[in-house]
Amino acid sequence: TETQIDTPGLVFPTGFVWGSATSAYQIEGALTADGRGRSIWDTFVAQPGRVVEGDDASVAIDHYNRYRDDVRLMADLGLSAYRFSVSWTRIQPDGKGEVNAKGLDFYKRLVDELLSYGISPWVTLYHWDLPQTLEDEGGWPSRDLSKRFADFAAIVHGALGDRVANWATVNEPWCAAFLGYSSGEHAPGRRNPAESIKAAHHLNLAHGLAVQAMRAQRTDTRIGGCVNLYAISPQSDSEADLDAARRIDGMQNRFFLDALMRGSYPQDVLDDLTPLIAPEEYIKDGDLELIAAPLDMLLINYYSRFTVTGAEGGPKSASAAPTDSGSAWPGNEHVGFVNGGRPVTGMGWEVDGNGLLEVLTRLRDEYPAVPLYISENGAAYDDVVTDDGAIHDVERQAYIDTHLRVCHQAIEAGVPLEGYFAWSLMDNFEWAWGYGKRFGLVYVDYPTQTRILKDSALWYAETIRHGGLRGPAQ
Ligand code: PNW
Repeated sequence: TETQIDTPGLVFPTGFVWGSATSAYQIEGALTADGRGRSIWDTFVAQPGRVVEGDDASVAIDHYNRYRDDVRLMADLGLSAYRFSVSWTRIQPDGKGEVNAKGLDFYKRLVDELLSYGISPWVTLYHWDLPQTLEDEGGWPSRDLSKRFADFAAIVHGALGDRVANWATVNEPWCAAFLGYSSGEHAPGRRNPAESIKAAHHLNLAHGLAVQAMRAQRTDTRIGGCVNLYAISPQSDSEADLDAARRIDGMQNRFFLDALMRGSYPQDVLDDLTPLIAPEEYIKDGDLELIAAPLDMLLINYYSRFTVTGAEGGPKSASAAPTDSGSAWPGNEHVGFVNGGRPVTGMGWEVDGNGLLEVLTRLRDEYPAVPLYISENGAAYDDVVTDDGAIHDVERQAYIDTHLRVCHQAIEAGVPLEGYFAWSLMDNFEWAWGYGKRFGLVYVDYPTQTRILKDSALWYAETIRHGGLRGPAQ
């Protein structure tokens, strides 16, 4: 037999966090169990034309009932951490007041189960499932909501802070604000660019107020914000294309990073937005100090790069849904998103590991130093179960391999990157795309709820066992 030469691998630092992530609405199902209240996603999915095939999340992957089996699966994979979100309407069915003990109990049981296997729970407090009652009172464009969120954060942190060390406030405020209130691709499906800017600010404020409330309870937990960052390229070095890149970078990255990490909004972005809404209409004295409360870490979701043009004619959005929608780029509706010539995933998102390196080195060079985590990274592909019952998802494995190699390179270049969470642990309800897009390391056969480890899961488990990557790049 041939001798295999084991290429010296890329070993990650001891203590590097090997994780995987999910979110409540995408996996739990059991939407009326134990007193859960209605969220904006329940309302949204019930409206015709919002979700592909009219899929809904009433069962999803039944994690609410199957969490013990799912945690055992995580243990089999050797995960050191599991990032999940807490459903606000399980805890406070109307978004305020009395705590629903049964709802909170579910997360206590989940946390205890994780801890019994030595898996660190990483809690995200808001992954888009806003209580419908609070949307009816104005939703994120309403300033009061930030305070309601801080109350909710304190309830969960107060109850689980003794057992959960790592906390994220708001998952991807960009998506919650602009897909929810400008393009309307996500719940609540409103299309009002000016209101979406208020929403973005109030999501930042909600983050800041939550940090303040949680810190007042205890100081031994670690708290981070969670942003989705993109690498951005102009299509050419024409003035129009450079301006388009500045604008999209401003809305996607700097509007959130500068607020959280520097306590200011980028002036060029505020200027671009002024025709829609004047800054004084939504930014009040003291807001930015609150928003920039010191963080223990920053969580970064990275998927792709945008190539943009300011010239007329390009498609108008990097779309989150195939459904009819407005622009997710308030004040920048003229910007076109063009094909950058890279291979794409099943979402049509371009695969670009170098973009992650750009994002990480920028954080190293331009922002205050805090420990960084990739809290989501992964890819949807059309998975096929072969006759032997396996899923040979070579493209997903290659995608993760590529991005992990970049993580290693970034660490060597002095980026304080301390962990990686693959999105997602299991196939699940992919928002406006329904069940048609599979991001999981684990395949879910929806009719039977059977879980099958894809090849990428077996390979990720091997990577974790090894503390890094073996063999050549894929
Ligand atoms: C993120 N976009 O969503 C979310 O945090 C996850 O819940 C989701 O399943 C995952 O990425 C994959 O989509 C995004 O259009 C949705 O730019 C849309 C966009 C970005 C992130």
